[in-house]
Amino acid sequence: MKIGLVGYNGSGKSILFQWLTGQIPDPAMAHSLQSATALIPEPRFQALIDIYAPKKITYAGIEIVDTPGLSRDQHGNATRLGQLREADALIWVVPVFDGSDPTKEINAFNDDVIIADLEIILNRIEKVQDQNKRPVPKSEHERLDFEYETLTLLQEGLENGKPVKEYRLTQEQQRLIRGFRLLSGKPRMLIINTADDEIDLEQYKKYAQTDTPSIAVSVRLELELEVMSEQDKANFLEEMQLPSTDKNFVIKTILDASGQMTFMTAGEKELRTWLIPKNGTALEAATAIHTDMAKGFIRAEVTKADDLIRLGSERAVKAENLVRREPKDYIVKDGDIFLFHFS
Ligand SMILES: Nc1nc2c(ncn2[C@@H]2O[C@H](COP(=O)(O)OP(=O)(O)OP(=O)(O)O)[C@@H](O)[C@H]2O)c(=O)[nH]1
Ligand SMILES: [Mg+2]
Repeated sequence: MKIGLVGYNGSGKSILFQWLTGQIPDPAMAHSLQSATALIPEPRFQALIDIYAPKKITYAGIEIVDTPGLSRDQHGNATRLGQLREADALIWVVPVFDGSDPTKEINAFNDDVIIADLEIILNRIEKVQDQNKRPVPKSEHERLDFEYETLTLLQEGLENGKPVKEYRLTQEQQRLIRGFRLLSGKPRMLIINTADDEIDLEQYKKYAQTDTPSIAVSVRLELELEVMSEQDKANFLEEMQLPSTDKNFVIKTILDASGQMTFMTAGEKELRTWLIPKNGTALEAATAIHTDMAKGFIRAEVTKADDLIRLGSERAVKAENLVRREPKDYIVKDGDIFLFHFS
């Protein structure tokens, strides 16, 4: 799971990268991509540690990728954005600490993304047309016609400012365009980077859209707060009458926006979280751990972390018949602890 940070020069991508991952990006590498992991918080672990006293605790993480800033004159942006084709989701960093107008920033970004995607689509249309002129079998002509139709549909939409993710494409069309890794088809969220002395973060809520969550945060302030003790931090915020944004909430929102979730495994050896796609199945969960577990899947035993925490031990949970046996197609829920039986 790779999440790309994108935005214009100086919007605060690198400082956000540092806040989320704890790694300082290397300034010598500012012209290329740099990645590090943001660990996904699991607040239930605190209570589970008391139950299992595990030797090891492992958190699933998301890979955050810092990227070189885009240019405000759009020059070269398609190429810069092209580096992010492999990303699973994009976080658009919108600066307001420098007085920028968020609406303008968001519109300019949409344009840049659409230009980058159009470039790919137009190149491909040209290739498809060339191939279709050649003497190829009838079935190949039909395939090329279908691709041409799909591509021109997207071209028309993009030229009218419609991102690829707003299309209702058939499965066949989706399969066809998957390989292009179009940027306007990727899940997206906004981080609105406010001034250090911003009192009112609520005013930025209006920039969120149905499928584009948005969080306002002064990233620089949060980084400074991190080195303080909890008490000093509370005193400082109180004195300055400033709001603070919870990093764990930001990471959870990124995870959710990117279409992923976590599940747990628990024992005395290790307490651990794992990543799977949202609404993933027990079989996908088994695959996340080991392909052998998926291949030889017999059944999953699922315990709700909240039941375990409330009752205090595995034995008590079993005595109440709260450990359920689930088949391959069981849909994983938040807070599930899995134990797999496999041959
Ligand atoms: N006031 C204020 N300044 C910030 C904030 N975030 C970043 N800055 C400043 O903006 C400048 C750029 O921040 P970076 O994180 O390097 O921005 P970037 O998006 O990585 O920049 P490029 O990599 O050059 O595109 C730095 O001088 C930061 O101190 C913020 O929340 N508030
Ligand atoms: Mg940077």
